[in-house]
Amino acid sequence: MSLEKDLRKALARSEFMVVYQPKWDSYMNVTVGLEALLRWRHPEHGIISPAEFIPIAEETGLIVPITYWMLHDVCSQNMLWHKEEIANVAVSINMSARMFEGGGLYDVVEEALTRSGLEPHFLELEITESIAMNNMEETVAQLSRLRALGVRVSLDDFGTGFSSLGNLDEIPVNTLKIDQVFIRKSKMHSKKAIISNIIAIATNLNMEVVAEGVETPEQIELLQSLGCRVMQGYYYGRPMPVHELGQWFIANT
Ligand code: G
Ligand code: G
Ligand code: MN
Ligand code: NA
Repeated sequence: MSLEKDLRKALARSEFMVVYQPKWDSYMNVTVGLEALLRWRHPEHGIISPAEFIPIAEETGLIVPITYWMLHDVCSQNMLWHKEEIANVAVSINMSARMFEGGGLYDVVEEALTRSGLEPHFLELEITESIAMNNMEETVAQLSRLRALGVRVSLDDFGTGFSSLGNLDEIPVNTLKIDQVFIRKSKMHSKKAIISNIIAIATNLNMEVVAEGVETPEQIELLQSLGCRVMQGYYYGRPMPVHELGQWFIANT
């Protein structure tokens, strides 16, 4: 309960920070993207995991102003990396279902891009299957406008959302992100079969694919043998604060 009270003040008190996890092209051995993840530096409790506070932020609706702040912060930061020739990659931001209620998202995205000067294709929105499926018409309409602007869209945690595959071709998506549960259990024949088929679906629908939660060389070898080249996970890099990324890019581009 007090977390909720503190969460209401956290934006004004600048207690949020963004960390970034690399997406890695395992053939070229270069960073091809970053996922922005939120961290809350609570004045008394220290760093609080998003797993703890995102649900509260979603229930209270605070996720909307927080994500708007994040859109501006991430676009400016990415523009800075571009200008200083530190990195030239797209950064993705996770979208809660709430972001598609009320229809304000497009204008904020456009404003964040205009103010920062970042080209739209260097911003990506990560949505889950359940977001895309419930209220599909409205969500697809908003995503189509954003895509027309040039912004990229990925389907996060793919394979866990019980989406009807029959609709997948109607959602304007650039990339499927294979959920980490499949990678974690990829020694199992059945999980391997699912991964292989997700890759086939992505390929046949002209989508890119990213494997999440990659932690071991064995997983990398398997994913490569199935034709997946872009990977994200602790093996390559943990989510890092901005001050660590400068060094990281020097070593990893
Ligand atoms: O970063 P970490 O793995 O601890 O994140 C835990 C969960 O919180 C993940 O499901 C992640 O998608 C979610 N999360 C992290 N940052 C954000 C954010 O900025 N917005 C939303 N909606 N979810 C986030
Ligand atoms: O739901 P979403 O996919 O956005 O959440 C990403 C979450 O997964 C983040 O909290 C991030 O810290 C976590 N994560 C990223 N790579 C790995 C990994 O290799 N192993 C595990 N266990 N978690 C990871
Ligand atoms: Mn994500
Ligand atoms: Na995910």
